[in-house]
Amino acid sequence: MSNRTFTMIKPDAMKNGHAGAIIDRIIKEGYKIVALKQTKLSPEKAGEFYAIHKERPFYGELVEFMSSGVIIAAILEKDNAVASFRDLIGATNPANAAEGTIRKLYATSVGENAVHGSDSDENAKIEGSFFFSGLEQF
Ligand code: 3AN
Repeated sequence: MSNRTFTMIKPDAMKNGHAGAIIDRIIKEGYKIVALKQTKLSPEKAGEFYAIHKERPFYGELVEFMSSGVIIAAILEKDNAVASFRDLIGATNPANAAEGTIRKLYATSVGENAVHGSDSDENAKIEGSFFFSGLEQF
């Protein structure tokens, strides 16, 4: 079990003005911010990040959405980070997300679901190093 996960605040939550509330919640839930930046993915970079979903029917829509506006990318640290952060963000579809979770509070649809959270320790490492060099992680 690793103590790090990777998150993005997606373009919908950025445009809707929820970034501050989401970061505040993450800190209040006890996560340490190891790295954080605002950036914008090109369609090519978004396609690379989500290459694992290439065969899924929503891949094109996902790449278009994730490159449609600025995002915030961050590496977070806490005991059992991957699983605990998945609990904090809630189900992929906000309609199924538990009360009080970030997606229940801020997501609009299954496609535009406010935040990303890594689904395994291995992916947390890959995703974190997609955005941050070792010199940017503290
Ligand atoms: P999660 O982000 O909860 O791990 P995944 O890995 O199944 O969910 O999907 C990755 C991303 O793809 C989701 N965060 C969402 O933005 C998008 N996505 C998943 N399912 C759909 C769908 N049915 N329609 C459109 N986009 C979807």
